[in-house]
Formats: sequence, structure tokens, C-alpha cells
Amino acid sequence: MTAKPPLSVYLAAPRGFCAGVDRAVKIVEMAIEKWGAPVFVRHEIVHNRFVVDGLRAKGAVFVEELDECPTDRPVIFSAHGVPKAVPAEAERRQMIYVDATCPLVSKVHVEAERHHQDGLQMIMVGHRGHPEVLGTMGQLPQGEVILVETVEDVAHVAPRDPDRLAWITQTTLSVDDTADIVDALRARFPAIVGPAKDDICYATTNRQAAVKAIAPRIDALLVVGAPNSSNSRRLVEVGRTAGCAYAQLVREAADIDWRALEGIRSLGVTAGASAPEVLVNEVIDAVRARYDVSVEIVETAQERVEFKVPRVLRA
Ligand code: 0CM
Ligand code: SF4
Repeated sequence: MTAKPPLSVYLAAPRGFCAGVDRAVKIVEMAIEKWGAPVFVRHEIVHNRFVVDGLRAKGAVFVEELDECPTDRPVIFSAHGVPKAVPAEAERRQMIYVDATCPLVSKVHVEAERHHQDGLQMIMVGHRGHPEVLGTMGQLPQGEVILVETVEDVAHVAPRDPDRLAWITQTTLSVDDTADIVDALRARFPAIVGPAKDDICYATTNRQAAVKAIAPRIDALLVVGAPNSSNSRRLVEVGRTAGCAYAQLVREAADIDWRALEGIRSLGVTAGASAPEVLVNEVIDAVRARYDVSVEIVETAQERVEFKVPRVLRA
């Protein structure tokens, strides 16, 4: 047997579950405990198949729209948030519902509402079609929130009144790309108001910073996360932009393209905010099976954020 080649693994910290994901998963588990199965969940509670399958095994039923739920079973809204029309419809149908929207997404909803009360039209920086964007835009009447995805989009925005504008963002964007878009907004609309920096959450910000810290030391980067997870995909982009020649999203160890990793001497590993640590451990075990691995944890921040579950589940 030939000796395994040596490989330095740099494990980014923070990585993986954030406080909003932790809370959302707990909400589903506690709802099943309280009301029994089935409990319906509108949209993947967080964007991870492993998490969703685990909750399904415990009695959760995942649907995309409220009208797929019976009225006599509880329904939970995913961490990404929902348009105002959704809880309104649940109330009209006299359903029990629990909102698992991350408090940091709800904070943006409140911000949007406040700007609207002040008579400002909003420009939202985000990804078209993402559930969080649909939820945030759906806090206000149609036409009150204009979506921009790129710096180029900013040139084409046609607001009602360029002097009465505010900006908000999705929570899981690239910090650097967003800064460029906001600069373009400020240049075109000098009177626009907005948050001090952006609405990107602490977890997204910290995971991107940790990738930037390891990028100069690694030949390749694996990001554990789902293809529909915005924050996970951004980690791949951040890795590439920071100079990592090969950065790949993997849902699990089985997705690793070993041929692409041939000849590397150092590997970075991180995980999106919706990816459980067990999947990270499986990735590292799979790497250990092929390489003589030394692991170094590179910690760029410590996170102590925790969110309480809604009162109805605490009783
Ligand atoms: O928003 P994103 O696609 O990154 O969602 P996720 O479920 O992967 O991560 C957690 C969240 C939120 C909101
Ligand atoms: Fe909340 Fe950020 Fe986690 Fe999304 S990624 S659930 S906004 S803490």
C-alpha cells in the first residue's frame, strides 16, 4: 500500500448552523412534540436536504404553498420569511401557525415597513425569486419595493421620486458585491437612506470573513451546503474571488470530485449556515481516507447569538 499524500486542512470558524437556523429547526421539532404529527412546513425550513429529511422522518410534511395544507393541522413558515398575505390567509382559514422567520429577516421586514410609513419607495438588493426576497417584498404593496441584483441594474431603476428612496438588502448576500451595489445606488440617488452598512446578517458576514482568512493558504475549498442555499453559494464565490483556484459546493461527502483535488497540498473546509456539522465531519472523514490529514481550525470570530423560540412553544 502506498503512503497517503500529506494534506493540510484549514477548517473555517465560524461555519455551519447560525442562530436563525438553529431556532427554525427547534421550532419544527417542538411543534411536533406539542401537536403531534403531521406538522406542515411551508417551504424547506432551511435550505438543506439532510435537515429536511430528518424532520420529515419525525413527522414534518413539507409543502410550497399554504393551500396545500389542511386547515386542522399546524403550519410553520420557514426561516426565510413569508409575504404578509401568508399569515393573513392562515388566520382567515383559522389555522394554527408558527412563524420560524429568522429574527434578522423580520428586522428587515420592520425596516421596510418603517420606510413605507415615512412615504419612501424602497430598492431591495437581493436575488430574484429567492424566498426571502419574495417574503420581504411581500411586506409592502406591489410596486413599493424595486429589486436590484447587480450594479448594472441600478442604472435601470425608475423610481417614483428619486429623492424619496430607501434601500434594504437580503440577509445572505456577498458583503463585497453588496457594497458595490450600494455605492452605485448612493451615486445615482444621493438622497437615498438605508442601514449604516447593510442588512446582511452576522452569520453570513462572519462565514465570508473566515473564508477570506483561509483563502491565501489553500489550494482548494469545499463548502458544505445546498445548491439552493444563498449564503452557502456566496461562500464559494468569496473563496474564488479571494484567489482560491478551485472552490466547490458539496451537499455531502459523496459529491466531492476527487480528481479535481489531485495534487493539492492544502484544503479549506467550511459550511453554509444551513449545513449541519455532521456533514462537515463526513467530508473530513472522507478526506482522511485518502490523505494523511492535519487539521487546523482558523477562527476569525466567536458567535454567541441565540434566539428564543416563540412563546406558544415554550408553554
Ligand atoms: O437564504 P439562504 O438561501 O442562504 O437560506 P439557508 O436556509 O441556506 O440559510 C439560512 C437562512 C436564512 C434566512
Ligand atoms: Fe438568520 Fe442569517 Fe441565519 Fe439567515 S443566515 S437564518 S438571516 S442568522
